[in-house]
Amino acid sequence: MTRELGDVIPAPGEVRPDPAAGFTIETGVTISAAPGTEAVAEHLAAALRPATGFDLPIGPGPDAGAGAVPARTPGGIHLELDETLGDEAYRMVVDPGGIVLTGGDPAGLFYAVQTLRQVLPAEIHADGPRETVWTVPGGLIADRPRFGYRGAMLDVARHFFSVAEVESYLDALVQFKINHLHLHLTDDQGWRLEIESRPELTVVSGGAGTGVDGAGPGFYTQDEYAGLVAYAAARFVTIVPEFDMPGHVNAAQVAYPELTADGVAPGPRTDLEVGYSSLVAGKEETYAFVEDVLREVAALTPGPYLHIGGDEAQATTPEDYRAFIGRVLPLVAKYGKRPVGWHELAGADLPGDAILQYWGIDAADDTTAGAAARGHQVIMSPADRSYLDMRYAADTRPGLDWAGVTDVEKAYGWDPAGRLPGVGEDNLLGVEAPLWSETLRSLADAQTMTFPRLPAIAEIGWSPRVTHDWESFRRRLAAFGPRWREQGIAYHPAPEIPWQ
Ligand code: IFG
Repeated sequence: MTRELGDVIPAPGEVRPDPAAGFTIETGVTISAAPGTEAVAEHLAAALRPATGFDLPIGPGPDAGAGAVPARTPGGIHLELDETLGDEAYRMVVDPGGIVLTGGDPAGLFYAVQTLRQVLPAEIHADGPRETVWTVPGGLIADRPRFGYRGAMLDVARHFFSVAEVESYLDALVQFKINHLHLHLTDDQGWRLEIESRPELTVVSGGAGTGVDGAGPGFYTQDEYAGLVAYAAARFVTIVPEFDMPGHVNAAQVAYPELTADGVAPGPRTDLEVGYSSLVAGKEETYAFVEDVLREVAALTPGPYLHIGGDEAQATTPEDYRAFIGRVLPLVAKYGKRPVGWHELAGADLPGDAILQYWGIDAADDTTAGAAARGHQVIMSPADRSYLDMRYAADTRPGLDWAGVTDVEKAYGWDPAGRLPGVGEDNLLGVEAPLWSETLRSLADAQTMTFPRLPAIAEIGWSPRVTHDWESFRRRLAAFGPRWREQGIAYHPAPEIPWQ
């Protein structure tokens, strides 16, 4: 299988192959890093050194500067910045003289590195030296994202995933230029982030016996969470923390009974039911609690967003829902963050910067369209396309199937700008692929549900619509089987893909 310059996911905007002009990375090759590219140069070296066994020393390099033609590093890999390319954009030029990666910003340069990794032989992902010829196909790629928000979500409440597991999951996501990770930190079955002013949350609802079937215990200390945020940021991923409310709060109520109407703690829940719990809109204890949580989480979150959930509030009357959300949204602003909520949030009065995350399966949603018409931005996560916990097929496990089953072609075959009448390109912040964990029991389960469908959502979020083509995608995807095997990433061998 010859590797071609365009065999990249997400599909690049512009690919000009020059097969006769390839470059082979050999021992003695150096990396030259223009000012501001040093951190990404380290990522590049870390990605190439194990499998090649080459030293790949990093030295200073000339800056592109305005209009200056970068001095080509003979036989080397040169990294530079050129802000005129734009946010997250990049250019990769490969010829016998070497490789030049240019980023519109460090994130764009990081994405150039991900693209370079994908056009090297699959063995580049090995964790030890391989006797492979590291030839990069010649030519030029110029690329930039369609949407600025390209997210994945991991539900760590139903089943907890350790810091190491989340970091491993992140390493796999960024190869597809994902730049947001939404963590669903709280739900009926568990509370997963330590809140110092509310220690019982994790003492009572983060420990042994929590999670679905009691099989998903654990929580992040604030130091661990800060470490995760930093790990993500170093890979240009913004963490979006979610505290789901007013529903999905049984775990909080077990820990703090004053959060219930009668002050009596409910029993802990480890089943799959939703929609039975609610914070009490008429009690001041409710808002003291919410403020404690939001204050501490905002201080731990350099990213701009706090997700307050708002879904499935069947146990909250519409009036109480509006009253509750009306009290909570000003708290998000008080702590300097921008609110995100599931699309039901549109049932309440919203500040202009509130973002709706659409998760429905309907042909239309007037409430979401109405909010979009009022200027609210939307993150598209239709459950029948982007929910990675949906089974691949009727006979595959794990996963749920309330939104139907989702094979790779279904995950790929949609356009976020055409999904809901009244919610067009300009209303969209981007897309996100949520992975709910009720039926997951390991990182391998999470990987299997994520790969190969996440690359479909990543391509929808990144690539120009004109490149969207199922036959091209399934052929390019086939090359990732060997890449995931080299990395020890479990994936579903979907029958509709001609796997290599
Ligand atoms: N809907 C619930 C999730 C989870 C999911 C599983 C949302 C916004 C079904 N809410 O999706 O808590 O149970 O597919």
